[in-house]
Amino acid sequence: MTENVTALLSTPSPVSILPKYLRAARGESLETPPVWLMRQAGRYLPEYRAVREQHGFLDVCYTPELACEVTLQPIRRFGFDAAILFSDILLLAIPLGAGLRFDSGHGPVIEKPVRTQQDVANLHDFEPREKLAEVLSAVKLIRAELPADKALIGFAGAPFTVATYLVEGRKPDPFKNTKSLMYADPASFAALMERLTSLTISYLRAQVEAGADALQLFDTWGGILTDEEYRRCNLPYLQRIFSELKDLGVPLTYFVLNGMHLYSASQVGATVYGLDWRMTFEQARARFGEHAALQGNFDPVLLLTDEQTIRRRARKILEDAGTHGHIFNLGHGILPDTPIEHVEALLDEIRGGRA
Ligand code: 1CP
Repeated sequence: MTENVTALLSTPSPVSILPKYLRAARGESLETPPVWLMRQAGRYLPEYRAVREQHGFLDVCYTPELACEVTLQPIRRFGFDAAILFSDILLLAIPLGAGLRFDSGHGPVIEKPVRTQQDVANLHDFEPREKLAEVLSAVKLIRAELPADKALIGFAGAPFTVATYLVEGRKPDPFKNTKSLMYADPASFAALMERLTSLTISYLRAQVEAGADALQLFDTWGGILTDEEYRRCNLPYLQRIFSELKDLGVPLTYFVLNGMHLYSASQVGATVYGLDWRMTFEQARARFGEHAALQGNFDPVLLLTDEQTIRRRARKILEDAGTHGHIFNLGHGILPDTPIEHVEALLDEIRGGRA
């Protein structure tokens, strides 16, 4: 036997060193599920607030060392199984030419909302590797700093959700301008979706090239559509994204908020589906099939209650989800007023006291 073959045989199989997150995303059965929380880097952490006292939100996103630092903060504190790149779904509004700022207390503001055919035509096409180079450098840095048993999740907003912010100009509810454009000028809306889709594909590919181990697409506002509208105005773009990213060989998660009525969401072609707290695991298995892994779905409001309630409800999710293909997460982002001890209690329950 040659030395090389001997070395190969004595190397542990790749499966055993794969981060737990990636194993669950592939549908493996695990004794306890991997866990991470949407918006796990954020205001509920004193160390995050300390960084934000010194730096604006966009400065953190555009400075790789700062983005890396805040991405790693929750991993250091809680040992989550996955880190999510610290960035935002709306950053691409800047190179698109629509402008973006974050007003404290008001969230994101798009400086030049996109509401007409001309507005859509005026958007700039750009290469994410150039115009979002700082974000990609952050990915590289984070992957280098992150322990090998933790996965790094890259992400983008789903084109429909990004479009709602671009069209409304701020927190989209009640979606007057978005729906008006979609109903009255479907060609311009489709042109906007088309451009966002192409950008999203190249941006997500670039994140994997820079070191992301998995990707998640956030469709926070996909649930405002009827199933029929979703099938016509959202699904084709999502299908294009997931099918064009398939060759990367990384888990692709689709998270839609408030999507109980979206029967056709099962056709997007993701490998992992993120559930909000409204959908049970039984309903999700029936909708997405036995092969898709499921992520979720602890109601973030439960983290504001008390330790006993948190533990009881976490156990219920562990029972309902079963042991294969489950990634424990919240049903939406963690709330800024969440007590740290409640996150610790949740993790202790999920890990069965095994740290
Ligand atoms: O310091 C601060 O107060 C800034 C708050 C903040 C943070 C921490 C914003 C502004 N964005 C982020 C980071 C962020 N955003 C991440 C990475 C960090 C992590 O998850 O740990 C991610 C994945 C997002 C994604 C995002 N941004 C979504 C989709 C997910 C969701 O929560 O529904 C959406 C809709 C946004 C827009 C946005 N950016 C920021 C805010 C406050 C919002 C929401 C505005 C609204 O309510 O409409």
